[in-house]
Amino acid sequence: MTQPPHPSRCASHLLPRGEKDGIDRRALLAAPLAVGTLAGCDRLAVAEPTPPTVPPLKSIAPFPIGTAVMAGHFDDPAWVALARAQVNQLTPEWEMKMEYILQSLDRLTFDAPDRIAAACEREGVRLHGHALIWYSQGEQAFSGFDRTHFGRAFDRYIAEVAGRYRGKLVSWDVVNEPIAEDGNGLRDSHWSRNLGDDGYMIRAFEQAKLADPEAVLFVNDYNLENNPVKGTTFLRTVERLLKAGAPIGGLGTQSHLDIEIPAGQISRFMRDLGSFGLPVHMSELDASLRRERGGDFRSRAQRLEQQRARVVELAEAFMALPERQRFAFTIWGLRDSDSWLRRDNRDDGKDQPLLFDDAGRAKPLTAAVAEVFGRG
Ligand code: 9MR
Repeated sequence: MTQPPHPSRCASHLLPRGEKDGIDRRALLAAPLAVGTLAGCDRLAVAEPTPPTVPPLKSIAPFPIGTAVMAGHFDDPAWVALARAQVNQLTPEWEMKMEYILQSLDRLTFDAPDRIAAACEREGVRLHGHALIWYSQGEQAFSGFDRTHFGRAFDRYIAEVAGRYRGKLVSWDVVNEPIAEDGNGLRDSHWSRNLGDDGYMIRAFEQAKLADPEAVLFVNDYNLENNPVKGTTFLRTVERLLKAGAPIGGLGTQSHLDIEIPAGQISRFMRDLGSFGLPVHMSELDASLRRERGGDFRSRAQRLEQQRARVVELAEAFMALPERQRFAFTIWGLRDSDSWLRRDNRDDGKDQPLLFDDAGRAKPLTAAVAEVFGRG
């Protein structure tokens, strides 16, 4: 998605600069689950009725449950307690991207991603790497090269980053968001202009495979179920890349859901996605209650019902995949207040796109998803 804003004032303590190393285990054990340190920031949050009792998602789901993490989250005892209870896989929300790591081609910064990797190891949770090559990043650092040098620098970046985390993570988003916004064809980017439309992707997968042969290598994109044209282009692209020999090991569908899409659209796309026989990562689920454009006269109850219906359809479609293809089900944040959608100036502080409320409590939506996972 195009450059969303960075964490707002409320979330700024989560940024990695100057944070202390490691998790303070005693502080964590003493921390009450329901006390959200961010709750006080969210003056406009709407109080929900008594939260339902829902078993921890990771305890009932027959596949890993993931969430997005920033290094600073490890300093937030409420976040850590909730993550410990609910998830067994983490995806760095932005600190494993070029945006953080690539200060310049001669200077890579690894403190925050190293901290996340160390925490995953300590806590015994899986780490999913995100993301090596993304159209929206790295343009400046990679400018001014001829094609040969561009290619060498590209290979070196992947070798250094994927090589550093070899054996520490289970998977990488190697190519993120290659499909054009409207779904017609591929995105134009500094990568495609220098290394070819399919060429940069094939090369990225080959280099990642060399650097970390064990990691499952994903191509990952969004709006695939929201926009069937984009979904189809993604599937055709995967087909073409596999035919060309790219070592793609898994398919990621971000699922930043549009809750107004017709029933059945998500299941149809997930069936097609599953037809490759590759592992599928439902990689960044959130479901905004807001409509991007135009007037919106839906009541809050209508929006919550649309959200429940589409998220349940997604969970059911994921459950319908063969067991060996269910790589992980990742929610793009734990508490509503953790969501990137709440850092947006347009937000009125009332959006509830995630599975836990601002205080880390389960919602009726959580119960609905847990019920689907509990079916077996
Ligand atoms: O949620 C992420 C936000 O904190 C970052 O500022 C932003 C840019 O790095 O990326 C957001 O995550 C995006 C993800 O990496 C790729 N798919 C869309 C996500 C939401 O924009």
